[in-house]
Amino acid sequence: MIKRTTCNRDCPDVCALEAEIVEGRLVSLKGVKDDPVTKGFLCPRTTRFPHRQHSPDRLTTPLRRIDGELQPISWPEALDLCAQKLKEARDDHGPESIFHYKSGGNMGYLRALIDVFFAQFGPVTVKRGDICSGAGEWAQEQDFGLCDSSDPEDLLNSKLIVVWGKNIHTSSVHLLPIIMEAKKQGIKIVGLDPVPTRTSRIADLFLCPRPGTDGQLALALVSYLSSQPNGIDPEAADYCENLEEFLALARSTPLEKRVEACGLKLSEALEFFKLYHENRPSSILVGWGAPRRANGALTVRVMDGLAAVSGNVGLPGACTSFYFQRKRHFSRRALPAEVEPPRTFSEARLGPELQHADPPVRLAWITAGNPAAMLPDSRTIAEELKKIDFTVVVDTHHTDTTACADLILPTLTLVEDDDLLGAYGNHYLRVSQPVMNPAGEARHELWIFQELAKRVGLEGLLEGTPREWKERLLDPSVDRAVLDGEVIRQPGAPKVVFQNRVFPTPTGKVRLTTVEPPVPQGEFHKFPFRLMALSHPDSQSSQWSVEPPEYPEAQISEQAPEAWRCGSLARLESRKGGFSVRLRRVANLHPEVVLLPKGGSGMFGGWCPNDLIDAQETDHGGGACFYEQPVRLVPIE
Ligand SMILES: Nc1nc2c(c(=O)[nH]1)N[C@H]1C(S)=C(S)[C@@H](COP(=O)(O)OP(=O)(O)OC[C@H]3O[C@@H](n4cnc5c(=O)[nH]c(N)nc54)[C@H](O)[C@@H]3O)O[C@H]1N2
Ligand SMILES: Nc1nc2c(c(=O)[nH]1)N[C@H]1C(S)=C(S)[C@@H](COP(=O)(O)OP(=O)(O)OC[C@H]3O[C@@H](n4cnc5c(=O)[nH]c(N)nc54)[C@H](O)[C@@H]3O)O[C@H]1N2
Ligand code: SF4
Ligand SMILES: [Mo]
Repeated sequence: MIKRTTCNRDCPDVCALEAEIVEGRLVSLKGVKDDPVTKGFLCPRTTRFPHRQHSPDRLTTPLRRIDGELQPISWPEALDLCAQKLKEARDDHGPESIFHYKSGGNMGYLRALIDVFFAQFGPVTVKRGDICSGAGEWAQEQDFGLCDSSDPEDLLNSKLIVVWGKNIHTSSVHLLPIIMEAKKQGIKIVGLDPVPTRTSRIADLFLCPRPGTDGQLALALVSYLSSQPNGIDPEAADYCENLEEFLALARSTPLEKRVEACGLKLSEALEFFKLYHENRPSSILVGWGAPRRANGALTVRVMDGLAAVSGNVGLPGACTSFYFQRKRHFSRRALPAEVEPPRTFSEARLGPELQHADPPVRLAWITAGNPAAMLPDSRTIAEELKKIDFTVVVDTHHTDTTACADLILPTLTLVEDDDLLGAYGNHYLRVSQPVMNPAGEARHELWIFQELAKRVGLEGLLEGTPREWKERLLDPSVDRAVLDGEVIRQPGAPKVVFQNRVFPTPTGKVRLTTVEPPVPQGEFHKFPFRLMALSHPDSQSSQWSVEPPEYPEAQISEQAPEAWRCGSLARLESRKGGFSVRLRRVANLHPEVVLLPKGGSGMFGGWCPNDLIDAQETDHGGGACFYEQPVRLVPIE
């Protein structure tokens, strides 16, 4: 039997899925052919999802840890226990002693109802910032007043597309058909990445700047443009604040010195600058790499500034795209008013925040995330979660975080789920609907919180079926056909963002920055490399669709010592610890970088990049500095 639903994973695309079910088993997942985004193909990680759906790690019943051992318990027992522990923590220690952490394991809007529960029950402690997109979103909100994009198809109106630290082939695969069409039409593609991603093979020009120096490159380009006829848009002053200050900032350091800081040859940088100058309109695809750094938000601000002063904003084919407003049509009209939490913990610094929490956390509730593997300083988080009186984790599978739980509650996978979804890589809205029965006793989280609400004196708070909640949470302006499975473009979403150069800032103009992103300094003495653990085609963060490798592949530059041969083992170490990796030498990788897959498991697999990474926030926006941990490699004979 073939049934359709929508992928709810943390991914820009939000694909339309065709699931083949045979005798109650998921046999295959394919992309719907006649879908405007999916176009008949899926990424490898979801194509291989049937393996994960039926894996032995699947959670099928509530599990309670008693004397260190997990034991199945019934739902009524589990829910009674949760209700009792929640009330005890709140009444004896105050609502701030409860911490609810939610990540993006399921991107459905109905997950907002879990926040509503905790806000009404407490309000309780929640996270602040966003380790994923926080820095980039903050930057674009400062510059443009809103972080949003033109339709991806508008890239075909560009003459040049700059893929600035974005791994399209791995992380945003449904942008590829558009990029390939652009190439066919003769639109120039420039890639800028310290890692030779597959984009390097399709780019007309691919440069490998030193990690974290993109701000220097952008400012050097502004400085170059300011010396060229019409390099700076003659009307820029009409739609930009701080134009002169921004241009002065760009010129405050000689262009050659900036290019040198990027580790690039002047000739190659000038080739890029010339292409950028001569091909307008142009778009920049701002990836997630450059912003996840100590200078990340300021770096995105100068990229935005570059686009603005050169006239590449607010026109067809001229977009600086980082993110899409996926929640534009999410309505709070059926929800109680939002309440301020009594306390917040920085997501990027969750480990130290838990360690030093005053008052301490008595009960932690983890929704759709694996912080004991995916947040920086993950080992500290795991240790702290284990110390907390009562930790509840709701997930579909065993993870490093469920390994820290006192109680594990099983919930639905993407083929069992029922929700409403918006995308952060396009402007479409969709629903997911179950194509299979839940495995074992796995339950929708709406049901879990409805049952809890009854037990803690919040009867009626979340009453309604998933379908009713989808209807309530969807803005009235949206065609209701979406609820029956049609893909609907968000009404009013911009085909061309900030068209006519009107920006939702206080003055209506782009707010150019006047602050220079610092050049990253190195602790090169003992730890000569920077660890970059990036998205891998076969995994969604820590969720692998194939068995993860025993030893992760650590890619190093061909300039590394010759004795470090391909296939040999080495120990990868930061000042926090280390694990074994298998080396692979790669051409054109920046010599400062050790490249690993993100994900991994410190507890089950023996390797987890975040065990080596310090908890550090980006300059603004509460992002995490994932990609600049100093590390070294010690070959194992
Ligand atoms: N297969 C797969 N796809 C995924 C995910 C996954 O886990 N697996 N994760 C999803 C998630 S959570 C997200 S947020 C999105 C985003 O996905 P991510 O994979 O997080 O981000 P990308 O922008 O695609 O990739 C980051 C790129 O930035 C580059 N980079 C790093 N530092 C720098 C720098 O200083 N300068 C420059 N110029 N480049 C740099 C990296 O080499 C890499 O090519 O994709 C999603 N897609
Ligand atoms: N070193 C390094 N670390 C990184 C990154 C990096 O590039 N490098 N990327 C960062 C980024 S961009 C992100 S977004 C984070 C991702 O971090 P997480 O969101 O913690 O990533 P996942 O490992 O995908 O964990 C999601 C969990 O949700 C579960 N899940 C799936 N569906 C549901 C559901 O409906 N309900 C519930 N309760 N659970 C569900 C999944 O089984 C999985 O265990 O990782 C960050 N960590
Ligand atoms: S993870 Fe992304 S690309 Fe893969 S099927 Fe889901 S939405 Fe599509
Ligand atoms: Mo992310």
